[in-house]
Amino acid sequence: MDLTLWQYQFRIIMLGDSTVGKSSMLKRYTEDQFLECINETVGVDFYVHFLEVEPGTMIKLQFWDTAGQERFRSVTRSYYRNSVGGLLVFDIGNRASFEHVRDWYSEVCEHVMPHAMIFVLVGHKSDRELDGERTVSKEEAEKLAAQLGTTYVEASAKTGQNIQMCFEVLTRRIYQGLQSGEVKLREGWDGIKSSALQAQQLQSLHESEQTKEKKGCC
Ligand SMILES: Nc1nc2c(ncn2[C@@H]2O[C@H](COP(=O)(O)OP(=O)(O)OP(=O)(O)O)[C@@H](O)[C@H]2O)c(=O)[nH]1
Ligand SMILES: [Mg+2]
Repeated sequence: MDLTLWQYQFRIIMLGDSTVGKSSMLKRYTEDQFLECINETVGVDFYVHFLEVEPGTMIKLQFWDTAGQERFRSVTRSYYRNSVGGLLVFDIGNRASFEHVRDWYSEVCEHVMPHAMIFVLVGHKSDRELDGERTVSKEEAEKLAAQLGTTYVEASAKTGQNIQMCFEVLTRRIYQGLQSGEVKLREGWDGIKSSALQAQQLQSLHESEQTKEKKGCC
């Protein structure tokens, strides 16, 4: 593990119904690519990206791209606890996916209790508005975001509009939480890792190994 590359690692989970475009958002963000035909996610996929939140502070973002399909829910659930942030995604042209956002939110909150996850709500496939396919208005999505205490962003992996913004808003929000003490590093929890702490732990492990060796020698 190269601890010199980043100061913090955040684990972020993608949440939302199947076909809302979670994998496409990550493909656009990490590879700047869009595929009209993309395979549905089976279980969970994994992506990495680096973001400099302020000069000299690099964050390693580890993304868990979960399958939206119900049959994978028992697998995807096991990833909630070790995530610090989540993107709640719906498709602005798919009303049911919007109505299910609350279910996703409640399910995750129940699993991570007594701790809290930081969310951003994403109205995805914003390009569909041009084709007259919008079925969820910006106002009602903003209202839901306010009720859930999150920020609302509309984005499109197809055009690339606001994709970076979704991930950056969430990352900055987590970083601020870390600085204010709202989010804390916890032992045995992988939602956030600090490279300084990891280096310290490696150092003390190394020292205790050396002490053991010396004792063995005597
Ligand atoms: N119009 C439009 N279509 C999109 C956009 N993003 C993704 N799609 C299409 O939506 C379909 C589903 O995208 P995925 O990224 O696989 O959706 P998903 O949420 O990962 O689905 P699961 O893996 O089953 O949970 C694909 O056909 C994509 O090409 C977008 O921004 N605009
Ligand atoms: Mg997917």
